[in-house]
Amino acid sequence: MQDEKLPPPGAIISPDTLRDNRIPPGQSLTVKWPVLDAFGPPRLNAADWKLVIGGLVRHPIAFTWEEFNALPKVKVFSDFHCVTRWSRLDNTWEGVSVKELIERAGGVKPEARYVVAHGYDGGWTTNLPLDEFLVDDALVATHHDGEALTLEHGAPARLIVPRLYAWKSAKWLAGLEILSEDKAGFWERNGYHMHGDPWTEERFGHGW
Ligand SMILES: Nc1nc2c(c(=O)[nH]1)N[C@H]1C(S)=C(S)[C@@H](COP(=O)(O)O)O[C@H]1N2
Ligand SMILES: [Mo]
Repeated sequence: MQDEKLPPPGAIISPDTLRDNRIPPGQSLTVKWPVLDAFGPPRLNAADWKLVIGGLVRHPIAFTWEEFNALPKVKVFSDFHCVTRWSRLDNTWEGVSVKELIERAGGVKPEARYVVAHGYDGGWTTNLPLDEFLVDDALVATHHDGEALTLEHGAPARLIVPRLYAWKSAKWLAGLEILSEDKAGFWERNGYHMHGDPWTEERFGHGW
């Protein structure tokens, strides 16, 4: 029996945390939080940081660190599944919901279907369907389990999309680009799945 943590009051509950079996096929539980990335952390300073919401939104917008932090915050309680086969349960993330950010950009245009998330680490990218991105439990997080994110885990702000494998949750987030056609990101160009549902083990292959 694992020692389950309870969601904090007021948190948005990720639907997968309500399953009887919370560990997807082929995954094992970890209580530690491993660090995984392709190139390591970028050098960033708060004065240069910005978050761009662009592509197929009505009013493309860029937030400075100060502007981003003035936005309303949410907490999300969710599980985190890495394609290298570890799953970390009961994470509380705090930050700005993706829906809020897209609303500030005037909403998506009718032809919008996909998203590419851009990292500050050398143009690292990942792609995902808009339907799984624009949901209540997806956010741009600055805190994890009550503490500011460390640099290795994506500080100052990272994307968290609980319904897909963790590689879709871009660390050191620089921008969100809304598109009408799917466009493979860094790992996707290297054979990882365009969608990445952990429950059906969409690890590799493009699904087309
Ligand atoms: N910008 C960026 N985001 C990234 C990565 C990366 O290399 N660069 N790696 C991804 C992968 S493969 C995983 S499993 C998770 C790991 O997050 P963690 O290091 O906080 O556990 O971040 C994802 N986000
Ligand atoms: Mo990963």
